[in-house]
Amino acid sequence: MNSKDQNVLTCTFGKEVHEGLTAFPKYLSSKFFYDEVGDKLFQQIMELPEYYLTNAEYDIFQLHKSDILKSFDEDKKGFDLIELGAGDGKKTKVLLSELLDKKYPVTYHPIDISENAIDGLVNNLAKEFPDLDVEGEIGEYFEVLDRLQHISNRKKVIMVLGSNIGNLLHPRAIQFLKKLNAAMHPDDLIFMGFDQKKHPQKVLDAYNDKSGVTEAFNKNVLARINKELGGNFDLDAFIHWEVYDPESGTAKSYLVSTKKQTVDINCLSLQVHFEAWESIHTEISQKYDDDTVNWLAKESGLQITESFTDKNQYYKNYVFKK
Ligand code: AVI
Repeated sequence: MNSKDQNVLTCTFGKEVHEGLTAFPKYLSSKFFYDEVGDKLFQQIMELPEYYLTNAEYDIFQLHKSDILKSFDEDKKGFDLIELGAGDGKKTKVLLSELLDKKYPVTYHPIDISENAIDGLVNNLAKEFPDLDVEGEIGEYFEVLDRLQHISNRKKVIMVLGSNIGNLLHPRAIQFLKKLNAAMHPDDLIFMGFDQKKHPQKVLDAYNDKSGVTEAFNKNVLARINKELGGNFDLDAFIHWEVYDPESGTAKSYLVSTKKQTVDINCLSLQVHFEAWESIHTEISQKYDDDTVNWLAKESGLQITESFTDKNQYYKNYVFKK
């Protein structure tokens, strides 16, 4: 990243931090959890015994790989598999290996904003699957989708895993799905993971692990404000708090101030006052059922054609068409 891009990012961060911490009630966006430290913490979260989402989606791939691929391209005419936010590709590799075994003509395009993530994944795939056609793409999702529309006229399957959509409120989720819809040609498909409603304790435990990794992940936004915006948050003066509403299916994360305190954020020339037990809302992780996903699809001009679940029915991957 060049220094101009870095400045723009710091400005956006500063502007949104200012907005969120001067609002009532206070909030900060969960997109700010992710820097080098936050990325590592999220990797650790995915390995936690309590964070069932990763294993559930992995199980779905293991159990249904053959049917998933049939739902993408029954006649093996060939397609571009485009993954938004590719990460380390652990789950996708199950599918890629099946694609090669069954000789599907595919180009895999992992997309990520991080050059490091893409370079790492592409090198790793070249070693593990030398016969796989891989074209890593660095950039914002929609900018890359737009670019891909012009370089390929094959069918596209757009894959978004990890229930990442759950970090968006419904109106923003619809906006996101509508944008994907707009980038699709009539035959193209979306394959997307949605974490499902389940025993509320199971959800709470996933976002409140015993080892405190999720707490550190949540507090990383304060650590970033200290580092990047000259803040003096005392991380020990806040607790990580998780709630889950089984009616709406929304898990919400907060940071709660354990005392009355004032925090200075030098770069924003801002003093933020906290009453004892005042909260900052930092993240939502939405849990779904079929009705809700159907409603989201309808609102976005999409239709569900198939879905796949794990043995515990914790999680579902849906196939959408236009
Ligand atoms: C990336 N996202 C889907 C994760 C989730 O489950 O909401 C982020 C996360 N937050 C706390 N733990 C994991």
